[in-house]
Amino acid sequence: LRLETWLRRSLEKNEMFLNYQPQVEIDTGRLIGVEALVRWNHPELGLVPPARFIPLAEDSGFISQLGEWVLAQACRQMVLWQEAGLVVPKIAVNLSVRQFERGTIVFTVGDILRRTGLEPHRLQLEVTESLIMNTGDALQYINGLHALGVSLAIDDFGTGYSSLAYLKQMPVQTLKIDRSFIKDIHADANDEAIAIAIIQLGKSMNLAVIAEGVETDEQAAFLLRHGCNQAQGYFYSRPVMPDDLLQRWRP
Ligand code: G
Ligand code: G
Ligand code: MN
Ligand code: NA
Repeated sequence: LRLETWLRRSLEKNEMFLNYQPQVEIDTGRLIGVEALVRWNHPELGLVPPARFIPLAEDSGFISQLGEWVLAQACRQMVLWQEAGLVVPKIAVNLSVRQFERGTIVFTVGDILRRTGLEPHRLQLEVTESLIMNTGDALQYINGLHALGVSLAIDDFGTGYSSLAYLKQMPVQTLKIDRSFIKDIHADANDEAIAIAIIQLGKSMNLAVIAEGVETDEQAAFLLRHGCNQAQGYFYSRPVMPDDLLQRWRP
């Protein structure tokens, strides 16, 4: 069978699951949120990386269904953690550009929030610069999502191209510095300059800035020194199963 055929059946066969990567306040080590990351456990191929199946899901249109499942599962998990004694302040969920194309994204997100009972302000949606720039009605949808009370983050910030004038109009709360800029932050003067510029941009536009792909103590210290107090990356934790998160962070 073709991978795409398998993919279409993955949800009914319960092969999809979510991992959650902690987002941490650097100076206190406090848990400030998690990012939900989808995983596909294929019966024959084993774990298929999202880099392989997300593009396929996007091309085949399956991403709408998958994206809805991810959103609902992520919101349900927040309620489950809370019932188990861990209040995770917020959950970030990745949205693909294709999920905006049917024009129903605002309704879908609102419906999932109602069904799961998660407070809207605890859901953050991650969009990319290209989604914002290439979707005709992006501003309308983003305003609609904002009106629901969810927050928005720009993922992989700095790798796409976004007009800063456009950014100014968007009700966005968070910039995520792409991990490619963090990787060699000590060795590469350009990466260092870019990271500092994004932190400054965030400050002057009153946006939160979180660094992705933080793998070392030195990277975290650098960020803190330059005014970025939020990070996500292997230095803190890999993406983990819900129970692992509970074990580590429940008070
Ligand atoms: O762990 P990592 O390999 O999870 O993720 C690789 C890529 O897959 C990242 O760019 C991430 O944004 C994307 N991704 C992970 N989960 C989802 C999801 O639920 N929806 C979408 N659209 N992309 C996702
Ligand atoms: O594009 P997005 O930011 O959504 O993708 C998140 C991806 O980054 C996931 O594949 C996740 O597993 C990966 N990731 C998270 N933390 C680290 C890290 O510290 N180092 C590296 N190399 N990858 C990371
Ligand atoms: Mn992301
Ligand atoms: Na990213």
